[in-house]
Amino acid sequence: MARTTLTRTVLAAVSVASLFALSACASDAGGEPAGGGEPAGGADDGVITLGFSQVGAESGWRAANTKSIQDTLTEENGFELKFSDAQQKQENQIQAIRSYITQGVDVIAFSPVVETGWDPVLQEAKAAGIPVILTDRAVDSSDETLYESFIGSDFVKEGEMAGEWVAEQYDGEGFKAVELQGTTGAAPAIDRKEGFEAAIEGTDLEIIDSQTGNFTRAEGKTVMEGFLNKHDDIDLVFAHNDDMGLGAIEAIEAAGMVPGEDIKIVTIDAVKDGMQALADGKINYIVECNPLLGPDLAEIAKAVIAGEEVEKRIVVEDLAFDQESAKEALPTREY
Ligand code: GYE
Repeated sequence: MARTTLTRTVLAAVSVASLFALSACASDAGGEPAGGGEPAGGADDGVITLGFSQVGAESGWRAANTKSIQDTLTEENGFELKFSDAQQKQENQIQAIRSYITQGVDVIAFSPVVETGWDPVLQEAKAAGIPVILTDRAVDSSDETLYESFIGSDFVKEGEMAGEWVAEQYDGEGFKAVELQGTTGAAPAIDRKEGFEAAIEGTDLEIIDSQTGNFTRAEGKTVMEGFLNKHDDIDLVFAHNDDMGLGAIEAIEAAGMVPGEDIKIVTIDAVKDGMQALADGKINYIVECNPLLGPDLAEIAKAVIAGEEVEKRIVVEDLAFDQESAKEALPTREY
């Protein structure tokens, strides 16, 4: 049975309002920003200088995320934003973070391109007394004192939601699936794969091939072309983001097939282009990943600078859309 209603999945959302009720009490207890080291400038002038190291400009999701951060961390809102684009390279991010430490910014925030390898540079920030806030993607570190808070979606849950829908729709049909993975080593690639696999366990759906398309439309298309050359029995594509799914659509059409019909497509993100393709029937289902993290980042940065205690993990709420609910949602979609 096709699911036509909007699936509202609240991922243990912690609203910023409740968080601030919490932090207001905590502030009297005198929470310390960035444990260890000398406290940084702490925005003596009332302006918070925040250095942000962005992953890159690989996708529609990333563009919306960058816009949200730049639109929120403004002068009027009490911030001086220093922004750098790492072009999907960890070494560029480490360099940017080091430069923010040297400049003595009040707060560093970043979205780590991959999960591992951050401890040394985070220890340098801690030693300099500069608090760090993670947005969007997690780091794999055993030392939780290296950052104040992590704001972002639950990627395992997103993969599960995609897999659950596929299981509901197609179990029993012996479908052969291919997977377009996100950037190797990135939290959303690792977690979405894990969630999807767990959700389809016990069904007769089989993943016959899986490769990274690095979260980009161009690589999604190239990898899908390779899959189509290699296999003549693909029934479904699970793409870790809309952009790779959109690249797969181009490859499927070029091979003379109809995306959404001959080959079903399920993706994650729900950005404008993806939602349009879903409404047009070229994609079958999209799990949302909300990129509008700027407001939460601003609130948390202000709280950290004020010495208030903040939630270590803020889980962002995500929805999911089928073709009908995408048509309803598109006109008022923010990104
Ligand atoms: O899904 C993808 C982007 O980290 C959640 O990165 C983010 C992912 C998003 O490139 O489109």
